[in-house]
Amino acid sequence: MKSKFLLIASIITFIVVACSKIMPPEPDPEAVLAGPVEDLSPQQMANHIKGDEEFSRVFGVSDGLGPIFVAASCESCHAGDGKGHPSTTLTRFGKYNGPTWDPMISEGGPQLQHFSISGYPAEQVPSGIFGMTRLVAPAVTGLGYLEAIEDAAILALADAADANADGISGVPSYIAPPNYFIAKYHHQPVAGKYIGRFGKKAGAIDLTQQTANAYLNDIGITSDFNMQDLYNVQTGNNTGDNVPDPEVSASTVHNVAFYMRTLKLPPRRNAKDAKVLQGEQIFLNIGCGGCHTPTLTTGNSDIAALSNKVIHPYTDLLLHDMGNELNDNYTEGSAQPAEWRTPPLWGIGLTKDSQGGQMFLLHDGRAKTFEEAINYHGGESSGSRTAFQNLTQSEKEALIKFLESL
Ligand code: HEC
Ligand code: HEC
Ligand SMILES: [Ca+2]
Ligand SMILES: [Ca+2]
Ligand SMILES: [Ca+2]
Repeated sequence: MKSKFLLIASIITFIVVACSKIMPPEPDPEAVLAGPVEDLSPQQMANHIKGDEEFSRVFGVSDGLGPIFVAASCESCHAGDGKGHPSTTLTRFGKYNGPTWDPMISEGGPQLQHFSISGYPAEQVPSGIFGMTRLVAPAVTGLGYLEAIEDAAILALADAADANADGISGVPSYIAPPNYFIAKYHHQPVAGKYIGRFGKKAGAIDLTQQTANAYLNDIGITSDFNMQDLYNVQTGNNTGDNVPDPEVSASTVHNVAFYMRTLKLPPRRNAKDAKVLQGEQIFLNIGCGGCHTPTLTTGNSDIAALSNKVIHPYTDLLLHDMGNELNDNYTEGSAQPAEWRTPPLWGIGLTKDSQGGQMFLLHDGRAKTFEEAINYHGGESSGSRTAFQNLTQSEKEALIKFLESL
């Protein structure tokens, strides 16, 4: 992250110009999200740095921004690689055609691009939708480890028929791969589809797909992966931005995906405090770990630093029915409208820092506190919600201290 160097530079300046003033508190390196995983080779580090620069690049009209778009850079939603603010959400909509979900492509769906370059009409939510959701940008650290988990390890956690009768029946999301998709040895396709891992409904199989789609759908930037610009089909405008396609090269997409892949794990804080340890035990006792899986191991990765590592992501990467409480009547892939992929909880304690001093939790940022977030847990998670509500005040505090330490 450039900000780290800026911070160091500004601290040095501060010491030079103001050494007689009171020193600012040391920036806590343990609380910084951005930064590469350890043990990258020099070549890998160079790719990471190139990807970092592209991630913060702000696109202008002459670079191919739009013609319709949501934001002008990756970083404007994924600030500091942490969770984004509700002022930069993605809006998606769709409807049913009989039993079949229709992403309303011919009406500009599934994603709303509500900004446009000058003289060009932006999109509006069309009439006739069944449901709509607003998604807050998730943190992007540690994702390479999630990508390196073997399909078998995810499938081992699935329990579609709830055979163990704990009320929890996670299912994998299955996604048709894009034509450029390259399967890894550990993928286990079913009828030509692969397990989705990224996005709130696990709609993307890997970080290359997620990155290529973000360029097109979020910024209006074509690449070798998606050569056709987005036009406003709602108004029938099909003149583009007059910038030749592709607007970024395949190597740019690969470097940014590599940057996503090699961001370090969110650091833990106060993990050994007595209250935190008590909260960790309560988290497991009341069934939170039934979806927020504490420990997984990665498989072999072509990035040695990610291979065969024991990680603590607090997710099973499976879809769960979260009940009416969290049902926006909107969906993707094989997910049902009330189904969401368990979000990782690593780094969740650092949410305030990247969301401007106030937390906005859950897919649309509706919950301002951990307690509120837990109280929205319905469907398969109602059992653990009830168990949470029955805790004593001091036990609830311990659980929340544990979440804050992640
Ligand atoms: C307008 C805001 C916005 C912009 C711009 C944006 N993102 Fe995102 N990003 C999101 C949201 C919201 C999600 C969740 C999307 C979903 O559920 O499908 C997301 C999801 C992701 C994920 C998956 C994370 C996970 O835990 O599953 C990655 C990786 C990602 N974005 C990378 C990028 C990259 C790379 C760019 C730039 C090319 C980018 N994003 C631009 C808002 C944004
Ligand atoms: C049945 C699976 C399941 C169980 C059990 C479960 N969760 Fe969740 N949790 C989820 C899903 C899925 C989401 C995402 C929902 C959304 O975004 O609308 C979530 C979201 C969260 C969030 C917000 C994350 C974010 O990024 O905004 C927190 C915090 C959380 N859970 C904590 C807990 C705690 C604490 C417990 C135990 C009391 C628990 N969860 C039990 C599946 C589960
Ligand atoms: Ca463009
Ligand atoms: Ca659209
Ligand atoms: Ca173009």
